[in-house]
Amino acid sequence: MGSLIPVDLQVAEPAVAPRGRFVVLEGIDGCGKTTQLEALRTWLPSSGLLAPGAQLIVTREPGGTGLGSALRQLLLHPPGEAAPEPMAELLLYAADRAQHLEQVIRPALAAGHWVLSDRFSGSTAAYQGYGRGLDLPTIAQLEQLATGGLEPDLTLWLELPLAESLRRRGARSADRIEASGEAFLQRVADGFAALARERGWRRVDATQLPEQVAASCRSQLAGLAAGSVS
Ligand code: T5A
Repeated sequence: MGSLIPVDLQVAEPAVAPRGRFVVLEGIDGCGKTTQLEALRTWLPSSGLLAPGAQLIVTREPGGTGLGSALRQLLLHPPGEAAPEPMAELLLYAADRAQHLEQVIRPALAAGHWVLSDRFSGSTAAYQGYGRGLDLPTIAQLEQLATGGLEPDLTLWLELPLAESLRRRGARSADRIEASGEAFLQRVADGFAALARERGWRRVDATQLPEQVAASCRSQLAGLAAGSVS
């Protein structure tokens, strides 16, 4: 039986842009995220993976918004006596994320764009949870508040031994988090390994040459676009 609604009253569905893709790079300091983000920034727009008209938004945490830039400065390079205590640090990262979600990530995904972020909520679990020893269930509740439950479509975990990351960072001056000591950073590294197992992150061997790491990242993204990454 045909439609009972006269043809001239049938309302066409509004054209809704397909939701974009949200991809996150995680890992310990100096694991090569920035290097790979720059490679993907060049490759992705001409890869054929983005839908026609979709753009690539490259962003980061902390610091993906105006407020986030100010928070990043306070978190990583606080002046004088302004260094936050662990709970305040956790809340500042959550504030950065809430702002980032509202101003950058959600609008971009709703418009069908791809978002590529240097770090997201996995970093909070790794650094403030495993590293600082704050309560993981509390962190999960805060994550829910800050993100409204939005999760990345794909998280690439660039796995690198701590000793190699320290070697690569060399004489570069450490920010406040990096200066928290090797035992702290090892707990963070172990935390990333645990989170990758729990959350189904895709592991990328970051000890390889930069071009090999880039090829691994590209193949994971191709899998995401083809629907083979859930
Ligand atoms: N944080 C963040 C929290 O504590 N909680 C949170 O919730 C969040 C979101 C953010 C800090 O905040 C903390 C974590 C961080 O400590 P950041 O800007 O993300 O700061 O800091 P880093 O991760 O430390 O960023 P870096 O720029 O230092 O490291 P990258 O981006 O991982 O590494 P990259 O690409 O700069 O490479 C480092 C060096 O290695 C070389 C590069 O040329 C460079 O010299 N390199 C390689 N060398 C050999 N082989 C390869 N494959 C290489 N790839 C890169």
